[in-house]
Amino acid sequence: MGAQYLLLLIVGLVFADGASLVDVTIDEIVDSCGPYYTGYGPEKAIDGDTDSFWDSKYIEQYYNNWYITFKLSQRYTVTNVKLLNRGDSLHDVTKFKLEASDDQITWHSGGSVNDVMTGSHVWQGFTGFSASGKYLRINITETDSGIQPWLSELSFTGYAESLVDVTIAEIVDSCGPYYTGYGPEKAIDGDTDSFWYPKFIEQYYNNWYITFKLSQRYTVTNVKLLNRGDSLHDVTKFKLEASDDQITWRSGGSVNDVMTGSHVWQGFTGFSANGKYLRINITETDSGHQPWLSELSFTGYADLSGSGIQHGDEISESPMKLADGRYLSDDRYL
Ligand SMILES: [Ca+2]
Ligand SMILES: [Ca+2]
Repeated sequence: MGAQYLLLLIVGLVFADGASLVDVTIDEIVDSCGPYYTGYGPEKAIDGDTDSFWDSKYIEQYYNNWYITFKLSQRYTVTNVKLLNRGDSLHDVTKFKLEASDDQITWHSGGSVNDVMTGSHVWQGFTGFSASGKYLRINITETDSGIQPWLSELSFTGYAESLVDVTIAEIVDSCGPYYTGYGPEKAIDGDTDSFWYPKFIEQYYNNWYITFKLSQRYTVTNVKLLNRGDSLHDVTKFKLEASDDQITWRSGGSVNDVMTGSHVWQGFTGFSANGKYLRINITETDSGHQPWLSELSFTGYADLSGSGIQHGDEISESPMKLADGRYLSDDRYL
């Protein structure tokens, strides 16, 4: 075992610290790629019966996009997959990928496998995935003959995720100058009397933003916002965007009905803004003048999926297999 291998294992352990692998509980199947033969629905892939299997129909050979979407009992980061092929050497899965989402609109890649064994009705385990979300999709991207899969069983393990306060490392940008003593930091200083007051921007600019660097990657799901409440400079609409490089920005949701004329906290849920950088963009105020934004705070889920380091599996002397089929102990890849 090389030093680099040890280091990776240690890093994996550190990231997994405080959390332990658990069985992922599925609430329900919310979608699959199409119709199926009677008695062979997608639920047969998770019924615990190794004889029953999913058999979709009316899909052409080499479709390579046979999927099942699961709603999980809560948010997880799924790291491990167990899969049981039927083993007939015709309908056996050879390749699949995992994707995860918090809203079933934006899907994040969670890893893939290209070397599932065929012709065998034995459980196969795959590790090294990082699929974080409330929804999980397995997409079978190849079978041995190109015809639809007969999938006997599937199960997932991973880490249960819980909502945490999002920690902001620093403000890296905002839409322009501001009045002295009214910088964008006033929107996150914990003081409900201080506020952000940008200046020199025309009425109806509707693009007043602050960009935050977060302490780590998060999926931000909830926003709390405190308007000044003067009925002139109050936020009425805003959107969230997230990025990992401040170049490519992804939509994270928007709100069009912020209450005005009131200096009380308002909470908004249902966002899915995933990244290391977070931007709030105020797209409307009640008078069209620049916002006076008293306070902001965010909650969400800590996310390691873009860190370049996968969740660690349990320490083992045997090679750790990554989602792309590589082994951590293979020096060619270190
Ligand atoms: Ca089954
Ligand atoms: Ca403040």
